[in-house]
Amino acid sequence: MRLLVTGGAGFIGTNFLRYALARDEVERLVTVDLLTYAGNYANLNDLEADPRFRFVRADIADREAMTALVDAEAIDTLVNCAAETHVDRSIADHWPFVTTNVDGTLVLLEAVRGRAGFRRFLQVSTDEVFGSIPAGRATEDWPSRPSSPYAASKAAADGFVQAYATTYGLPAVITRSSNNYGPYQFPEKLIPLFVTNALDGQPLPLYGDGLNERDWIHVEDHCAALWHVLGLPATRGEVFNVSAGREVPNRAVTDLILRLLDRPPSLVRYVADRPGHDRRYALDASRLRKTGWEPRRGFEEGLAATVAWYREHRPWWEAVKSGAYRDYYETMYGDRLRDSSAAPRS
Ligand code: NAD
Ligand code: TDX
Repeated sequence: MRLLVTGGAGFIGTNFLRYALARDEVERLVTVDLLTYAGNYANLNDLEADPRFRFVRADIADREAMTALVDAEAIDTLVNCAAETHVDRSIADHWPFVTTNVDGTLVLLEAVRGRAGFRRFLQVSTDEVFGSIPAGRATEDWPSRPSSPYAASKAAADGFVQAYATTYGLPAVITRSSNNYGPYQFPEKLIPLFVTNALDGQPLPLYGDGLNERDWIHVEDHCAALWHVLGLPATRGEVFNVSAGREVPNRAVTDLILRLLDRPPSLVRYVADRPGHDRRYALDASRLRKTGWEPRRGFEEGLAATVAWYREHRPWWEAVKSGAYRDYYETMYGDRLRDSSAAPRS
């Protein structure tokens, strides 16, 4: 396999590169990453020793660069992890989400369309395209009803992947995973933000009433699912949900983190809600499970291991939380924390 993974310096990409490099089938592994605020080259330092591995700093929306790279490396498999991924940032400014998530995906599709010997384009998508799931679990056939600009950009990209499979016969497949957690996640997302804030005795800003639910999956289980999907015969833009089937309200996640770190509940601050905040995500992953994949990590055990990782990797997240991150944090949370309360908001 001559594999191109985009977004390898981000959270899931970094974990997936490690997963793939442990496989003998991988003859060549190239990762392209623009190193935006979310990309961290330090994650990849230890991979450079592997002669199969190559890092390229580039924009997936750069047509010439992507076409040249796919040609030069004779890529036959592409896993598209690169994206702008934070919902709150997409509410503040949606343009980078259109450029990277929509245009970038189209550029990658064009770069591999019609390539002799090209085997699989795997689009790493998200449960957020379904919007809030009031009850039950969304199967792959549920309609897309994205709530945030981020989710809308991912839904648009999924549509293009399916169009390329249908119109041009590009061998493509889409995974839609639920919320991931684990090592190397940027501390703007709920779990790493709350763990690192709690470690520093800083407030934990819970949105709204704190009862929104997310369907958590450990990133290793997601990586195993991506690898598994690459081996399936699916090539016509089929969708596979990826979930451990474990929804947890944000308040319960927060309580668990505080307990694991032995920090007081008084750190919790209820702040103004995210606009358009999806109440609940819950996926039905039985289509993928029937093909032989299943998640291995339980949430309590996986969260404890994740908390331990952040405790042991303070230099990693202290570096990430400096500089521009401080401005981001003040813009996103400054006023909200000054106007916060110890009790849930109705
Ligand atoms: P992340 O924000 O941690 O990493 C994204 C990476 O993409 C970064 O390294 C960044 O530098 C890179 N990048 C951004 N724009 C780029 C561009 N124009 N060109 C090249 N590289 C660029 O994101 P993540 O959590 O690792 O998510 C990876 C993928 O998985 C995304 O497509 C996301 O939509 C999807 N996903 C994430 C989750 C989750 O819970 N984190 C759940 C489901 C799906
Ligand atoms: O400070 C916070 N306070 C809070 O209450 C943050 C950052 C989040 N939250 C809530 C909002 C959500 O209900 O926690 C929940 C999780 O929020 P995020 O970590 O921002 O993730 P979410 O919006 O659910 O989206 C994530 O899962 C799907 C990823 O960011 C997406 O990239 C992925 O596609």
